[in-house]
Amino acid sequence: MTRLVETDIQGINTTLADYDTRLQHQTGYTLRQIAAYAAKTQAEERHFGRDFEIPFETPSHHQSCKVAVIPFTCGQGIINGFSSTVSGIAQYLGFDSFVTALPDAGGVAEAIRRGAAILMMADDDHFVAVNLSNHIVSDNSAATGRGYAAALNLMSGGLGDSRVLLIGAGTVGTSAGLALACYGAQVGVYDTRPQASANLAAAVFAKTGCLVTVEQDLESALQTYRIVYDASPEDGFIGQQHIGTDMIIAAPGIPLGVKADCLQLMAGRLIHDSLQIGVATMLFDVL
Ligand code: 2YG
Repeated sequence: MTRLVETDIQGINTTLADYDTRLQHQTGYTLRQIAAYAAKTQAEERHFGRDFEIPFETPSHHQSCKVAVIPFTCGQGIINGFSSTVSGIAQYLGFDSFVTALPDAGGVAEAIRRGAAILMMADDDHFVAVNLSNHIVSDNSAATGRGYAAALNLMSGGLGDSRVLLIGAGTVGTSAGLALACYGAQVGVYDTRPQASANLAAAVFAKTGCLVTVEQDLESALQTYRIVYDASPEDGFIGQQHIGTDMIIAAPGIPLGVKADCLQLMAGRLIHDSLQIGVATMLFDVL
């Protein structure tokens, strides 16, 4: 998972309503509905057919769950705006959230003293949400993978029997592969490391019984799939020559695989953000 920088998160909090409106136009569902659906998919691990079972009545008690976001100074240190952006997303989703005045252990103590039920914190390797009352933990990479798969399933009108090219077999890609298989998609995986692709295919088969095709050549794969899930850490490798008229792409996090000069072309057919879907899914995971 690539480390965010301040410019990746600047302005998220002040544009969440517009972002959500765009997301709703693209997928038919709001950030909250997508996150609740993604969390429920994991919990149920059921095959969702076309009749989406959106828990529209997202757990009402979430308003009572107080969320504390705790800055962590370890490793490469605090990212300006990270904690306040995470807290702003929780607030937007209806949670009572705050950023602790203290970082690290002092922040954990402050969070608990101030009655938080859910703690969110990130060091350089793990970004987690933990629920102190039900002991459920959600990791951002796994939640992001699942949240984007849910959004893609909803945007496509149901992935059952659709071929999906999954690029990147890391932690986000593996979580995505499991969720895509649960939605009935026929997944093809490409990674620069053939062993990583093989490991992902084995993990998906072991957990879901679904067969994943290992794609050896990215260029040819991009010509034959209409639906793409970009879970790779590569920047700008999907260009005009790859983008068909009906292609849809889910691209979690930073960097974005779609070239900047293709964003206009992909307007309305690309799901991408730096934090929102991952954070929202984490919160509904631990409810
Ligand atoms: O508390 C802080 O401000 C820092 N310790 C946060 C460090 C976060 C490092 N991790 C990342 O930047 C990403 N893995 C976060 C998740 C990206 C979402 N796709």
